[in-house]
Amino acid sequence: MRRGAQLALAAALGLGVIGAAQAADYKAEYKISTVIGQPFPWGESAVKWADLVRERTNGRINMKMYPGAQLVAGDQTKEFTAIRQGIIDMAVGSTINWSPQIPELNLFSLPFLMPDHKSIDALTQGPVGKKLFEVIASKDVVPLAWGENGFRELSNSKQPVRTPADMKGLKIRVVGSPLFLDTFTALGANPTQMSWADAQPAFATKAVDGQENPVSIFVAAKLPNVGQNNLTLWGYMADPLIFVVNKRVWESFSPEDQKIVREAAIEAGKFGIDMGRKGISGNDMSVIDGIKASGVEVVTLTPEQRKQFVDATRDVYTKWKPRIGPELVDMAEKSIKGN
Ligand code: X2X
Repeated sequence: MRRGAQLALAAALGLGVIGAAQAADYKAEYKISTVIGQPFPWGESAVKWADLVRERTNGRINMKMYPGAQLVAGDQTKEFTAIRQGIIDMAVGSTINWSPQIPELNLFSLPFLMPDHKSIDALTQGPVGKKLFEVIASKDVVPLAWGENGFRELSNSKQPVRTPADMKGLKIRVVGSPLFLDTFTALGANPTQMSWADAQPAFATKAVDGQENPVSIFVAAKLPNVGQNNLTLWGYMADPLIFVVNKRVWESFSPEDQKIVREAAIEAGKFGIDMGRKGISGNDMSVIDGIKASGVEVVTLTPEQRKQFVDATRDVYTKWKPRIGPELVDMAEKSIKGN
């Protein structure tokens, strides 16, 4: 017994020494970049990731969220480059914001590719997701898990939009991929690119008429308070989020800690996906009902109206397919059909 106890003590001390040596190589803080913070699902999923990792590594890995793309001075389209360079350690980032550096990520922005949430899952959890992770990994960034910003719905301060004709001349704020300029130009609108940081004051001053973002952001950013009183549920595209770590940071972690960080990212991703889909689909439309009750005119398209939007943007789809990679787009169409 006595000898057993001594051995146990020695083992504990030994482990303690190894643990301390590892911790000494770790940074005091790892910065997670996001565009959107709490209480949005995007920010909540990043915080969840940090909390799970802190708990499971007994504080060896301390991650902190920096929302508002503040680590790149608000320019969300520079985020991926900064992760690559090691200016940012980790991120939960939108496929839209990283597509200037990774053209393949424009896949999710192809108008009317994904009809429902099941289709998003068929892409991210199938061969398409695997292929995209390989592309990211080839750029010195380690992809760990998928999350979700969500289906991007159209809002504006002028009038209800039921057909492309209703969009004529509307000045619409879009994010930094040129694909969006093509889509909104095809619909007869007048798109203008700006960061999320610049967009919010632009709504308030009416410098722009409208925007497109997931319902979770429309609500939490209180867009009706800045005149965005018309919302069209057209689900023309959705942007998944990707949980990543800079490669050098990743390689500095012990295999045990890598496993913890990866599993926590997968859990946090699922948590954020569930949160963002709640109240906007299936039997639970409580979030949409709440928006209607607040006085916003919510338009749900008839199949005929939807078809007009699909037809008007078909050339954009065709133009971007070769830029994204025809095989990847074919693979995506197959995954969606097969689910
Ligand atoms: O800027 C946006 O619209 C946002 C917050 O949805 C993204 O970062 C893609």
